[in-house]
Amino acid sequence: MSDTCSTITEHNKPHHVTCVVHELLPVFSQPEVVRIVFDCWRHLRERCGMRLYGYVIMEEHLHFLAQAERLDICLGGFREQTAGRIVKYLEEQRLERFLKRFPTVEGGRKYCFWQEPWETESISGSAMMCKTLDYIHVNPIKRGYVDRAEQWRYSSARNYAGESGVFGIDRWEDEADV
Ligand code: NI
Repeated sequence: MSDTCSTITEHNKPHHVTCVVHELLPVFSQPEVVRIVFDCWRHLRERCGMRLYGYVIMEEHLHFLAQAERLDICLGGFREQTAGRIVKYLEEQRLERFLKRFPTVEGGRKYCFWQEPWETESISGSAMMCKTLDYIHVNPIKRGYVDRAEQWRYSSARNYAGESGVFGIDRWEDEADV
């Protein structure tokens, strides 16, 4: 188990997870790469019962709020699947400008895609959840890309604004047991 996974000690609590691409490489400027992230989240929601309360994807990092009985295992799977599939996509597309910047391990056979360790923070209570959702949704505003959070395509701000988001989430206020 990797370092990040061992930082999840409060099982079954929502966590704010921040994942940053190595050297801040803007790989999520490629829509196909964003689709890989959605695919991996979909898998975790359907197969592992992970709840996804919110997310934002910027060019070189992403934030999400998730909860699962074994979030450590979910995150381990997410880390491996995204890294493997994204690197494979970059190789297929011959996007050398990205690939040559990733350090390699195992004698050059494996790229280090994510910056380590991932930051994880457990969420206690509704006030902290709302504050964290606001914090992640405001990312594209802070960069000056949009005026309103729901204008950013890859953000759950749209779901919370009642618009159909690009990716389905578990809205926080739908949760009765927290
Ligand atoms: Ni951020």
